[in-house]
This record gives sequence, C-alpha cells and structure tokens, in this order.
Amino acid sequence: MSGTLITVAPTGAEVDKAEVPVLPVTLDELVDTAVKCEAAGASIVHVHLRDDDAKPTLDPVRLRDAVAALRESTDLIVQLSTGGSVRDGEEARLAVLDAEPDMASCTMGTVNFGDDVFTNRWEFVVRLHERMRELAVVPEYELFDLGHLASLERLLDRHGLPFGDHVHVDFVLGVPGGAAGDASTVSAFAEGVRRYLPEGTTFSATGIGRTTLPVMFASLAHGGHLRVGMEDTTSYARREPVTGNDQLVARAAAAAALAQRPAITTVEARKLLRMRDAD
Ligand code: KMH
Ligand code: ZN
Repeated sequence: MSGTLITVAPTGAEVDKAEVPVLPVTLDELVDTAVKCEAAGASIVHVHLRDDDAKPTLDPVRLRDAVAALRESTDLIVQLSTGGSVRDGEEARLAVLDAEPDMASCTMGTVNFGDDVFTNRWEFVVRLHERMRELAVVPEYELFDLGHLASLERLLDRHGLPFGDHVHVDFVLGVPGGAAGDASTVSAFAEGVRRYLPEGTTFSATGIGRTTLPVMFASLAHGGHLRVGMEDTTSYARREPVTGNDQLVARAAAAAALAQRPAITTVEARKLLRMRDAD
C-alpha cells in the first residue's frame, strides 16, 4: 500500500464555536463537512460531538445517531473519540464504544494538556483495548508523547493484538504538555514505531496549531499517513482562518499527491486497517 490514508478530525472538544463560527457542531454540520471531506480525499472521520449549546458531549443517543447519519451519507470509516474532553469520566468514555463505530481512539497515557490534564490510567487503557476487541472495533492508538510508544508495546505484549491483528497509531504532536510538533520529533516517533511496535504497524501524524505543516511534511517523508482538521488547527495560514475542514483535507491530499503517495479510497483504507467489512 503506497498511498496516503487521510483522517479528518472536524470538531474536537476544545475549539469554541463562538470564536470559530465555521466549526461543525450540529449533526447536519458534521455530515455536511464529512461529505465534503470525503470528496476532498479523506477516508476516516474522527468524531467528537457537541450538545445544543455547542459544548462537548458523550451522549449515547447522539453518538448512535451520528454513526448512523455518517454511514447514511458517506463511505467514511467512522472513528469515535473515546478521549472526549478533559472533563469526561472513564465510564462515559468507555460507553462510547456501545455506539458501534468502525474505529475508536485509544490514548496511550496521561498527558498535560495546556492548563488541564488528559487522564488515561493504565487500567482504563487496558479496558478500552479489550472492549474494542470484544466489539470488533479497530483502535487508533493516540500517542501524545514518546513514552506512549513504550506503553503500547507493553499493552500489546500483555494483552494481545487488537481486532484485525493490525496496529495503527496516530502521533498527536504540538500539544502544550506533550511532544513537540516538528520534523525531528516525527522522526523519533517513526523510529520508535519501527523499533518497538509489530512489523507492519502504520502511523499517521497531526500537528496542533502552527505545527500542522511541518508534521504533515515530515510524516509523508517517513512513509506515514495524515490527520488534519479543525480539532487540531483553525488557521490555514498566518492570519487566515480555515474556511472549512475540506480545505485542510484538500491541502493534505495535494501534499500526498506531490509526494507521489496519493490519498487512498475508503475501500483501500478498510483493507489497510483490516476492518471487519474490508471485503
Ligand atoms: N480532547 C482531548 C482531551 C481523542 O479524541 O481520543 C482528547 C482527544 C483524544 O481529542
Ligand atoms: Zn479527538
């Protein structure tokens, strides 16, 4: 597989709708941006939901509705966030999996997160990993720091491979409190994947805020995949706000094409990640 898997993370839990009016927060807005992002080259949508006040929510009914609506209007792989917001508790985050997504995120350790702490206790990570396997949900292991690579090696060693036997990770770089978002850090993570994780492990990378471009180009240079979206950056360039998530996906797809690793389709992405409906 020589193409590039592009994930879009359109909303997140941190960006304030009042400050960024184009942020998709309603179900209609989410579906609308997902359709456009698929057309622009995305194959996975990483989903956080908002309530009627545009605040982050893990409401189970909304989660099920979102999975159904995204499946109805797109062929995108639906990846629900089990990270939620820094204020969400473990039981609510685990219950996200009951909405039966194709994929879900699983963060490999606790990390300072700006002025907050994003808590991911070892026992909780193990529960997420095991519950995903029971439900045939493919995990995307989120790595915010280099130590998270060693934690993932330990998790796989003690608790076995995930559903589908393929390991896919995402480097989330440039969070204040986590690993830096620059090319040499991407190199260190890519080397760590080769050294500590099973052969064939795939990785994507995203850089928060202004680190988005160096991380994107470095990931492509290392044979990695890409995540972009307004969860991670709301500026397209200096003093130029993002007009929509599809603008970021289109730029990522253009960069991937320049690197001679064009964006892969959703069908190819399902095969790459050994999803249950890959064939
Ligand atoms: N919102 C962050 C605290 C994930 O989606 O799994 C966590 C996050 C990671 O966004
Ligand atoms: Zn997220």
